[in-house]
Amino acid sequence: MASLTTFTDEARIALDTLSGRATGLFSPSMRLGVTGLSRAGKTVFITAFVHNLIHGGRLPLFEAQKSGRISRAFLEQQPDDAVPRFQYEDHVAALVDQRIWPDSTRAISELRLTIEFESASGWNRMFSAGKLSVDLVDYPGEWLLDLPLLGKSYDDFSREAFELARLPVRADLSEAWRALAATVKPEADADEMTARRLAETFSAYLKACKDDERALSTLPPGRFLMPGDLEGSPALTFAPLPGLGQRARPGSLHAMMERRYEAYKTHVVKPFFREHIARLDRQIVLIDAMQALNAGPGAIADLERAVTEILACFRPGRGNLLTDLFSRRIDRILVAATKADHLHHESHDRLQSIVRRLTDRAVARANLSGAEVEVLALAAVRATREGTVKQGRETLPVIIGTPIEGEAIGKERFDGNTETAIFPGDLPEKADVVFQDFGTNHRQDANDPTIRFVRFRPPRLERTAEGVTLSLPHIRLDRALQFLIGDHLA
Ligand SMILES: Nc1nc2c(ncn2[C@@H]2O[C@H](COP(=O)(O)OP(=O)(O)OP(=O)(O)O)[C@@H](O)[C@H]2O)c(=O)[nH]1
Ligand SMILES: [Mg+2]
Repeated sequence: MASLTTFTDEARIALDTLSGRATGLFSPSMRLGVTGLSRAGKTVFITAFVHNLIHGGRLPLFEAQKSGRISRAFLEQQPDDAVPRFQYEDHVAALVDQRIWPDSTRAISELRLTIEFESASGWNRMFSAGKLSVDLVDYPGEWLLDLPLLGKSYDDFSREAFELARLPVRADLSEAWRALAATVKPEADADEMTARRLAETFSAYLKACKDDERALSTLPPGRFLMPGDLEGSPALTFAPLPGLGQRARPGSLHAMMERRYEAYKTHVVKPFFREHIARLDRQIVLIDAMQALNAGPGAIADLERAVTEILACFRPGRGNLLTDLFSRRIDRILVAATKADHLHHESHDRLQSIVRRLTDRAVARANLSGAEVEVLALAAVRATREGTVKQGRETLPVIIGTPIEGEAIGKERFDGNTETAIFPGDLPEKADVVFQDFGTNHRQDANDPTIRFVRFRPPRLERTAEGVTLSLPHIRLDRALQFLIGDHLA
């Protein structure tokens, strides 16, 4: 009898599902996490992702689109009313009409894209047209830096902060903060002014690390860089203290800092990850290796550290302090090296290897078992074309684009309007080379950069003879789409 009950239950569920499909009520949704440190390209990626689907962009490797099975892609109301909507139209207008990149994201936002398609399988086609809703979440990349803090005590956080601050690539920037911290006694009575001065100098140091020239990545706590609605809040008035080891005496500065750090985790960090990141089904991790390569081995090592710590937090299973936060299991992760349009295509595979090497250990350590991981070099929006330039007898592969006003190579400064051909240089054939620190603390010799990195304006969009604007150009965005949502459109 028992087996009969099971059978009828299963049959009922199956029937419910089928009738749901038939009446069109069955509309599966997928929550796609677009993860990445600040300036990695999340906002641009989401905009290009949606734009290419809505406008039927050129996506030869995205099977559903190529075979003409997508009948419609459109924006729908998002599921969470309490979260602001991702300002898709504004971002498109900026990219396409003004040819400027979006500003740094200051708060969380969300967007739902629904795709109507014809299933490739005859069986599914019998019941209804297919429909998939993809929920995309955008947030300031700095906040991601807080995820690893959830597993760290205040004393761990303090110790690591001082260790990092003493590294050659950071020592000069952290000097003022370390000097101030050296004058403070953690066991002394708590004092608000001392806490404030420490928090201010500590966050000034973190901000300096983020500047282009250093391009460092491991800079928690994230809200010190991008406070969002916590600007000026006491929740951010804490900083690491030196020489800890003993339990904090009640009433001491140590105890006060520790309490605030724990409050930051409980009231700021946890809710953000629980509500937005823990419910992901799939994830794309965007990594801007170009900026770090440009800044030197110190920046690369720092990027690797940040990515490893963050990916480790997504590790499933016991022993992971964060597991209780995650309600779903992520089954696919795409690690994408962004801004590949800064390089000639001959170097794309090399960029991919560098990012693979950078995440290898992270992925192995994170033991993301069950999740399929792929690595790809892409450009969500391709700002350059390729060409060749003759120099003497040599023919050099170049990229052609409009550098942003104020960008410079050597003595040459760009005006933001002139198209320029740039020889971007080659990435080393062996990925290992960029991970070797030869003792230089930061930037390589400015006269001898491995790659020449300038920011380009978004591309001028081509129009057809009828005046129709074509979709945003990209590099390998179609492969990313195929990996991330292709199987759901099968
Ligand atoms: N050439 C090129 N530049 C890109 C691309 N994607 C991003 N960028 C550049 O990278 C910058 C940052 O991109 P965003 O999408 O704003 O980065 P983000 O991850 O949203 O950054 P936060 O909001 O600060 O966390 C842009 O202003 C562009 O200069 C791309 O596909 N090609
Ligand atoms: Mg953004």
